[in-house]
Amino acid sequence: NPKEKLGPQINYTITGIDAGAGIMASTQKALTEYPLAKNKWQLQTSSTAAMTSTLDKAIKYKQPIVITGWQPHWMFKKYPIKFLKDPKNVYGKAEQIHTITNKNLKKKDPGAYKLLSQFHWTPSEMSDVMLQTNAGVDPAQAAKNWIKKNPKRVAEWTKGVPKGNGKTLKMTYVAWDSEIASTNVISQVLDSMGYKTTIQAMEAQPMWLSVAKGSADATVSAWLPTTSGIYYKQYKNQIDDAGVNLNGARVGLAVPKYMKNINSIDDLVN
Ligand code: PBE
Repeated sequence: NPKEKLGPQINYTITGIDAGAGIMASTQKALTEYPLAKNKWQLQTSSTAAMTSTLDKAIKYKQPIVITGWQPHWMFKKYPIKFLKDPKNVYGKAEQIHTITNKNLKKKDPGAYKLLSQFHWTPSEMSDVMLQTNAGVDPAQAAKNWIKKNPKRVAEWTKGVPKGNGKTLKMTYVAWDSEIASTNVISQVLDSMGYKTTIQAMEAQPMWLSVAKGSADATVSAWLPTTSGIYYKQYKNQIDDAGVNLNGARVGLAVPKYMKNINSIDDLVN
């Protein structure tokens, strides 16, 4: 029975990403709730790059693997993988990615705030940019290419927005592929309107802190309600939620589709 053998085959290890990611906190919770930890399971911290390279090898040799997975991300396009059912709803249902600004931005720079609050696109549009960067295109260039191909979308975001006239705007993000894509795209759209945008990558916690404190003006990297929920709760009085920039994100544990008997997190324990 392949189900019984899974744990020992992969050393009871879930291959994770960077420690600050919300998906890691949710997985720690899953370890307790299912209960995986009691059954020897552990979560390995690494990075997105290390995780996807371990996944790449496992798929190549058709070996079992359990990863922390999320969408939108090119891993779901490149590899035959599936989310595990989450009957205890630890990872939440669909997530949205929100645009979060410092409390003062609305007053300080209503034009930039308006543009940021009008920023909205689809998982498939975001994936267009991610697939380019995954293929080796520089993120700024990938964003440029996408903007050039999607003038109608960009016109929606800039509608009614006054010219920036050189006003500066500091954006911060976490270097996840999805946020590298969105941040490069929106900062270039802002620049095309005459703003001078800087983008700075940080870990999740300092990113939220810098937007709350005002050392950064905005981020488009807030996965809510579950994944970044703890940061949102912590800083909600110092920030504005400028709205959802992407619907239909999802977070959970994932395995290759050839692991036919493993369809739910419960199947890891039974
Ligand atoms: N992620 C991708 C992040 C948000 C974006 C799911 C890896 C996380 O905090 O888990």
